[in-house]
Amino acid sequence: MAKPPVSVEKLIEDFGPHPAHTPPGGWVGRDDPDKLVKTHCCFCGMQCGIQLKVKKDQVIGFEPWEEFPFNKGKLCPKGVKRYLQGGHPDRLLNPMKNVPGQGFISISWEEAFSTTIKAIQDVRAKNGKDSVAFLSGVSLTNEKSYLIGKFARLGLQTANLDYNGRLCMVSAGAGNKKAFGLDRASNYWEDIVHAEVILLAGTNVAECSPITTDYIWRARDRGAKLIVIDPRVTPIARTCDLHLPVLPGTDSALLLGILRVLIEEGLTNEEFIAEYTSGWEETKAAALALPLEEASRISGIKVEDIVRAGKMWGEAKTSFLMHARGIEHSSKGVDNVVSCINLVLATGRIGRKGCGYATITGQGNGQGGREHGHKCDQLPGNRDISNPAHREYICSVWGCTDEELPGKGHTAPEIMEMIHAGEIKALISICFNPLVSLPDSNFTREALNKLEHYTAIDFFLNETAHHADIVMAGSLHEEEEGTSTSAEGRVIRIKKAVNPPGNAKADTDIILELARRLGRSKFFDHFKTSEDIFNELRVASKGGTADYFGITYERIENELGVFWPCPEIGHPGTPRLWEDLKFKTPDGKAHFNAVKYRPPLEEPDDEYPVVLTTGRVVSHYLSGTQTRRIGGLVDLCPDPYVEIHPTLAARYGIADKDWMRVTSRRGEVVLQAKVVTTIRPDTVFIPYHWPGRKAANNLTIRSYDPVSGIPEYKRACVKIEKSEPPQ
Ligand SMILES: Nc1nc2c(c(=O)[nH]1)N[C@H]1C(S)=C(S)[C@@H](COP(=O)(O)OP(=O)(O)OC[C@H]3O[C@@H](n4cnc5c(=O)[nH]c(N)nc54)[C@H](O)[C@@H]3O)O[C@H]1N2
Ligand SMILES: Nc1nc2c(c(=O)[nH]1)N[C@H]1C(S)=C(S)[C@@H](COP(=O)(O)OP(=O)(O)OC[C@H]3O[C@@H](n4cnc5c(=O)[nH]c(N)nc54)[C@H](O)[C@@H]3O)O[C@H]1N2
Ligand code: SF4
Ligand SMILES: [Mo]
Repeated sequence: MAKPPVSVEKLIEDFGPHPAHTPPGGWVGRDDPDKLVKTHCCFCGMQCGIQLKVKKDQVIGFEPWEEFPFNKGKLCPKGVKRYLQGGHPDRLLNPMKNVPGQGFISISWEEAFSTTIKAIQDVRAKNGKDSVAFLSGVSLTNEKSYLIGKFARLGLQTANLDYNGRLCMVSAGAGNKKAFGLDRASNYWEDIVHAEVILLAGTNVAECSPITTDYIWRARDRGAKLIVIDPRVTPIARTCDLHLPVLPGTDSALLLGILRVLIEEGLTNEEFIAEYTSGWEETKAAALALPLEEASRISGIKVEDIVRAGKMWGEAKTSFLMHARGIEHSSKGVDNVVSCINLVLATGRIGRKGCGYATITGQGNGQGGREHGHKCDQLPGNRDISNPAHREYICSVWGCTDEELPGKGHTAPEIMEMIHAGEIKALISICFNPLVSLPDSNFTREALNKLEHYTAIDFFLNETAHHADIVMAGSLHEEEEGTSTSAEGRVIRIKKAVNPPGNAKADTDIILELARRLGRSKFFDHFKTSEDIFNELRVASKGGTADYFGITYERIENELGVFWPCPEIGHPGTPRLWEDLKFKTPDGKAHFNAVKYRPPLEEPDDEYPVVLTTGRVVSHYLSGTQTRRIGGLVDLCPDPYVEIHPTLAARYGIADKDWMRVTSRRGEVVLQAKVVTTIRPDTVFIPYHWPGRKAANNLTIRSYDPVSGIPEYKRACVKIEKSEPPQ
């Protein structure tokens, strides 16, 4: 007879909980929460609604939030496991200092603040204010993004503030501004469902914006056709009507080819073009200048497939085009984005039901975080820091003079170059892990080692923070009130569920205390709550293109989110832009932008004959600091690997799971091969969520888009060989 199962209570009684895993305050039961808190997932730009179960000031689990309209209770594997971060044994509970020979030791907040402030003041006194830089991130709420923008300019008084969206959303932002004068997805996602044809360019939606899949499938159920441009057959591409496995880094040639087909087949909407756009003649000429055979040769896509794509797109009555980092992470990122928009404008399918266009925003608050002023060239409301009228308005809101407001600073990768060159000597970072996420990790490591002072603010000790002098224990998503803005442009409420544990502090309190100690209280002391910050943000954004003035905490909660622009209290918000076909450009028209194909910086040669591209897997998030600590997600994908086609693998005698060395002009990794037929035979793919010797960014190139400054993560040239397992 089988033994009855031993109860968990009995096991704990006999053995006790494992001490290393006991969260501060001990274990509490998983059921019977004290409360359920309706908030949003801390990870990607979908910003799914979720309910956190809270007991004794700890998050102990989650429940779906069925009423939230975007995801209606659906979540991906990361959303399901996100709650496991709070009680994690690695959670930083105290500020720390890095003592040579001893490593990090806990210190008091007094010491953490005074050491940081003294170091900053010393560096500033010797080298000027711009020798101190601030790097920020957009997992942070709108309130924190706004506060940091103001803090860096008026607290630290440096021009050198930038953010991790520079590695993410800036090509899309620049392209959208060129074409529409405004940087947001043009439609809410419901419009996807009503499209007859959907074109996905460089976006692995099923793994990276998982809930978008649901909208696409609903469109498919209604008969929509799907075209996917990706060098890999991603999960969504397995179901598509036309897969275009483009050679990484050559999308602009392919998109020029598709535009040419629209022109030659008479599938352009001449009335729309004449009435509502400018720049068509140059754009048309640019498309006609590249023969289809040439577009095919460059992009590796057969002429007949380019023609099929053009016809499928051109003949539809409604359509939705979406792109993400696959085309944006490029030294031609902005060219690629405007090339996509050119296809939308040429067919005039925008601003009405089922006719839309979107860049799929990546980070949790990648949308709101790119509007409220922690970009090096930007002020709140998506204003331009170099525009005198924009400066004047923000000075009036902030109560400072024009002389007190620094000008345009440097981008995040430029800041790292300047640290390497010894021009920037002190750094504060929050919510950014550049050692893992910037291209050419060896260069980043050298730079970090040159800093005279570095303070990092995080809730885990990420790999970059290993190089810090001071680490400040900040707060998790569920430990502060705020708002964020989803990929759709929907402004939503992030709710505080629990207090920061131990001696950790709310990020906001850390920034405000730094401002106070820099003697700049007058600009910050009126902020008592997150809502106070939001209310100032509303005013600061008023009249800008990203206008939040009509959005309040109360409205967001009552309406389950409000779409910006929302310029007045009584304004309903704007789920779908451009219904009146009046664009935010100076002439009120949507702008075509002529693109001429430019080759990538690195072309395959005898020494480095294989093209490398990089990206993500469903179970890990960004630099992995968070998801590499969640057991269930690690189990799904414990280590990075090299996706390689059987033909290429055979040429090097590599079999599935063999170890292989991948080397570029920057560095190398040794990883296991994953032999798959779903990738181009001239290309390998490595997911980038791991640090150190497993980091894809050991290989990538410090080459940037000239307009947006985004790195070329999606194309480098490498050599490959079979290898022994790493030591
Ligand atoms: N699971 C998970 N989800 C995430 C994230 C995460 O880290 N993990 N991060 C979030 C963030 S910040 C972002 S930015 C988004 C990113 O979301 P995506 O952009 O969808 O993700 P990536 O994997 O970076 O790249 C997308 C696809 O581009 C393809 N690709 C590579 N090179 C090229 C090329 O030259 N041309 C074209 N057309 N395609 C190419 C890759 O094969 C890949 O399938 O995901 C968000 N969601
Ligand atoms: N090779 C290659 N490199 C890439 C990419 C690629 O596709 N290929 N993608 C790029 C893209 S799109 C992106 S977005 C970047 C992302 O790169 P990073 O921004 O460097 O990555 P994150 O993992 O988000 O690092 C953020 C840190 O913020 C912390 N954090 C998160 N939330 C909070 C918070 O609320 N408060 C505080 N104080 N800290 C917080 C986390 O613990 C983590 O340590 O990587 C880029 N790098
Ligand atoms: S990671 Fe993105 S798709 Fe997954 S649950 Fe969170 S917000 Fe939703
Ligand atoms: Mo991103």
